[in-house]
Amino acid sequence: MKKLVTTLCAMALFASSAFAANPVRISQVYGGGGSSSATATYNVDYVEIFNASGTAVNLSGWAIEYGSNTGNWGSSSGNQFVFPTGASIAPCSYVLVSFGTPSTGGGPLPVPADYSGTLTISATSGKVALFSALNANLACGSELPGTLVDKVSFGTANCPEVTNVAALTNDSGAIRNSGGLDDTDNNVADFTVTLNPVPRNSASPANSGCLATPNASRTWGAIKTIYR
Ligand SMILES: [Ca+2]
Ligand SMILES: [Ca+2]
Repeated sequence: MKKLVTTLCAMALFASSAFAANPVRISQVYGGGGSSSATATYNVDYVEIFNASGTAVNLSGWAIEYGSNTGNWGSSSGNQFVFPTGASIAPCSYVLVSFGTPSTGGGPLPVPADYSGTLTISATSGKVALFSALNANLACGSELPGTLVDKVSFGTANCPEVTNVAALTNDSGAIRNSGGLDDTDNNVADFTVTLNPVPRNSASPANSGCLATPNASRTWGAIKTIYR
């Protein structure tokens, strides 16, 4: 038994020291909320995140931030969302954060959001980042060291992971492929612009492909967040 435990510890250490895409990542972005247009799918904006690892991750103090085409991350408090103390994301599962008050265009989200905030995400062109700590009004490239977990730029926004996702519309969102599993750190390769996207929340079924082969790799930023 002792040998087995030692082996498992060694395996976990090896897996966690590999430098690769963070297992927690943005899995959907929808910005068509906040509109009076009848073509909007939903009446609020949302960001869905996914945990591709086999262990729960503590999200306390993590942040989702919006930036306009050439704007800073979280240029105002309204474009910063910080997860409350105790927030977490289950293995191979999702968390849904909605933004804004329901507008006249579009319908309600099909599942309740786990959290709500005030980001105002453009329906067509902008960028969203997930940080392990608040980056208040910082330019792309000037993020606090080790805090950038994932980011996606769509339309003509600057600062993508390699290449932007195409422009979105009132009735489409940027959806990470394979239910959130694909993360090569190239936005255009990892996301598909999808009509009438369907968000998932913490109560949605876990990703079956992830349950079969969870991604155990973590960046040092994530390790520090987990053990601090
Ligand atoms: Ca919007
Ligand atoms: Ca990424």
